[in-house]
Amino acid sequence: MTIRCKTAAVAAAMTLWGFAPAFAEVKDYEFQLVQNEAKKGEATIAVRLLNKKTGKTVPDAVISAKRIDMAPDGMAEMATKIEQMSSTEPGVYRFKANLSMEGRWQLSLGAKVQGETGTVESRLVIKATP
Ligand SMILES: [Cu+2]
Repeated sequence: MTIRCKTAAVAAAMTLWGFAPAFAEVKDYEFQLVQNEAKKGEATIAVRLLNKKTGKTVPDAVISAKRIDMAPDGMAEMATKIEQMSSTEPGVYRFKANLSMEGRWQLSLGAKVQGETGTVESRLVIKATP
């Protein structure tokens, strides 16, 4: 808690002096697919948000951006609707998407982690199977 307060104080001081705080904390977080494959069609995609420093999952992040498309198979314009679903496990975020075609889909996520500056951004590739 003290470290976090100190960090906030430093950030506030730097902002005051017109410097953009350049902490690398968001780099310590990453999304990982719970499963790398899903059946073609209506799919539930689960990802866990991990703090790489502590090895622990991170609950209560706010997903600020999400997109799924077939960029890995040369079809970046082939995007499909993605909806966030309620979490059933702390630190695991679930999404519903219609993977209408077999092949590789790229899930792009942006998230805000409580107490951290910046946005965690990840791109994950999930394979839609027959
Ligand atoms: Cu496609």
